[in-house]
Amino acid sequence: MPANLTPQYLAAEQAYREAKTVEEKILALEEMLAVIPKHKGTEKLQAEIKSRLAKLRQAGERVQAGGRGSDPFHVPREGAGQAALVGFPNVGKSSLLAALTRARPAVGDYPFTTHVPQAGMMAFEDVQIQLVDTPPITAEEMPAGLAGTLRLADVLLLVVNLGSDDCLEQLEGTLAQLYRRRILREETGEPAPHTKTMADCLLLGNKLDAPGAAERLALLAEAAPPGLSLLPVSAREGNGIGLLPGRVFALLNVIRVYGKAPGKEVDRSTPFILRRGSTVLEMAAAVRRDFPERLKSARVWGSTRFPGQSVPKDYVLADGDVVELHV
Ligand SMILES: Nc1nc2c(ncn2[C@@H]2O[C@H](COP(=O)(O)OP(=O)(O)OP(=O)(O)O)[C@@H](O)[C@H]2O)c(=O)[nH]1
Ligand SMILES: [Mg+2]
Repeated sequence: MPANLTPQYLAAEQAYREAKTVEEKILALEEMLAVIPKHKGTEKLQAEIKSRLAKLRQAGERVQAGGRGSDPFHVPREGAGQAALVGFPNVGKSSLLAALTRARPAVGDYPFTTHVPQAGMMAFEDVQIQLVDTPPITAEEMPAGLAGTLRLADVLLLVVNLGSDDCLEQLEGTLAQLYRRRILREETGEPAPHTKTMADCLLLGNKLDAPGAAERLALLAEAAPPGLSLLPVSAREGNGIGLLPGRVFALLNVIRVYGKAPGKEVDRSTPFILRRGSTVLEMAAAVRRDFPERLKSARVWGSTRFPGQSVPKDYVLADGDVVELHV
């Protein structure tokens, strides 16, 4: 048995054992490989992980080629990004999905109403963001498969119930589950691949309309870990609901860029969604695969000093920019 396996490695190995889908297994193995202590004693194990990874990657390609799998916990990403609601029973996760999208999930005045994830599309200005409602967790339990759903989401919306005296325990229990499964990294924790940080999360204090909610909100704001933003909302009365899509969009770390063919009007119908920090060259690749190599010059309206300014290929674009590519 190789010595010196760290807690990080063991946690990744546990994530691997719990992984349900090929995608989750690959993520877990990649992490095992990244954090495994690299010395003579672990060489055999490293080789074994690499070989398992290679097999799974092949299998993953076959699954993709063969159409969608039937795992209900695997929610294929759509739109500009995916945000998953996570929290204790009865906090109003499904009500939030219903308030923000056209989805009509079951809402119950009793815990454990939702059994499998359900998605809907939430509009923010001219983009759609996918919102995923999930079955509840408790301090002790997380449904099998949910860890994978949460790991693959871009943003986590941690929901607690401001109408309940347990709201601080709900936050604590939710965070503990996310930390334990290495879905979310503690502020003091070591950086690890595929682990979210507080900057990928938003804390939603729901049921702001309930009696005593304002007092609990103040306590919650104090108890929330540094770096975790808090947004009070009411799925029932609509308070804060209008602000939510913009807050989620900001967490997605993407920008919207509009294409413009030379001599034509800008196409505002569908923005290109690019990772924040993307360059003109990456925009070109999003338009057409062969554009980066054919690109001669580009002009940008928006973030440049002058409208329609010529920019180099490595010019970093900003949200809302209009780009004219000359190929
Ligand atoms: N007063 C008030 N009640 C709410 C609000 N949002 C949800 N509720 C109620 O809280 C109860 C639970 O709502 P759900 O949306 O089913 O909660 P959930 O988190 O999806 O519950 P599980 O699926 O069991 O995890 C229902 O009776 C809702 O009507 C709110 O903003 N204010
Ligand atoms: Mg529900």
